[in-house]
Amino acid sequence: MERLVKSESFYMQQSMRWFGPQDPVSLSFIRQAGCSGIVTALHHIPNGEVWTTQEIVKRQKEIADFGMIWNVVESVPVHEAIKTQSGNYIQYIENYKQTIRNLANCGVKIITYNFMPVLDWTRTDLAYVTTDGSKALRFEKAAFIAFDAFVLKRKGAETTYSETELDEAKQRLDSMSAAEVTLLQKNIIAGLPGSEEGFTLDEFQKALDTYKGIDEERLRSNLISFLKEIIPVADECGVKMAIHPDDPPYSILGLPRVVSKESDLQAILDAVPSTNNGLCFCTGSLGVREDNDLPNMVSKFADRIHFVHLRSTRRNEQGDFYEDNHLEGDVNMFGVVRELVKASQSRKINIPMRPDHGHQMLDDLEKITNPGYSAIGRLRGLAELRGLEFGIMNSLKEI
Ligand code: DNO
Repeated sequence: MERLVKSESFYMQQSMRWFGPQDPVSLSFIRQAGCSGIVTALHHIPNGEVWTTQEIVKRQKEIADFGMIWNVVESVPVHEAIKTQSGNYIQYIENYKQTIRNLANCGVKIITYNFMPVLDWTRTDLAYVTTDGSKALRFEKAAFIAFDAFVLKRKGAETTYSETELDEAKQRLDSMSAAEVTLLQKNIIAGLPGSEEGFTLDEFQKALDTYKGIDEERLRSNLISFLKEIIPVADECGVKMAIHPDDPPYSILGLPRVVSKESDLQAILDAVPSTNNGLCFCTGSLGVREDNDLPNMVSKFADRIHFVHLRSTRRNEQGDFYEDNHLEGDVNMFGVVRELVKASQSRKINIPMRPDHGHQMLDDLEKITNPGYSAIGRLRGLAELRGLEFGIMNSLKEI
């Protein structure tokens, strides 16, 4: 019986996110963690502008110097004007197409993006102390509503929530010190790593106002018309587009969200049937919903999954969740990885994966780290996931 041990023999291509030269985690460290792929973006280029070949090649070279490749772009951000179909959105779509062509010419052929209005991923607490003393990211519903209804005082917030929810949120707010309220606001609107945008309270309300009159149906149709423009370009250049799900996977702040559940993903894939119109399967985001059966979704969408984020969340009855260890929490990681191995086997490809987020732990507790993206927590996540895949691969061979 041949034993699979070499890292090239894994089905999933082990990768980590790197935020560029400013990232406190170096490329050398990522290499030492066992990765061959780097997931990155040209964060210094403002949203909406074309990524030039020169800048792309420069980044590729930085990565190649450490013996790895830039396998996935995360993300080429979709300008807000495209999501709302306003202002210069036609020009921004043209720019997006050019960025796809430029990346393809350089050989970078998987692109992640999202279509979440205004905010990318959202948490209320970036240093939630877990029972073992490591720190995790958390979304606490009452704190979020407290921000929305009583700090931001969003018009219409009263109708978004029930009276009980508002009462609980008010109590939660009253329990916080002024510094805690400021921190909560910062956590929600100042921009988490990779979000590309941060806001003051005023700017934030203005950004929300641009979605007036845009409901789910309209947002979905704006997404589909964007896809109808860009996927033919992706087809020409052999680029796989991978949409990231909403995080958390439901409407927040009265904004529509259309990439949260199985039927949303199905609608997106059906609307533009090319395989290049695909998914970034993020188990942490999708796993917050109990009605998302993740292993089943992997098997159903197997041909259209171009990139994978592996992470587990644990929810409670109040609707809060925190990021648990990668093999714990509510996500059936064994089932997900088993389906991914089967999908890679049948497609005869290596699907890039990254351990998504990780706890701030050990020496990293003393360091300034990007929330969710410290070195040691992700190293632990990757090591566990690699072991899980290794076990599944060998047992599938033997059975
Ligand atoms: C958070 C990330 C997201 C993701 C974007 C993709 O950690 O998973 O910021 O990169 O939503 O466009």
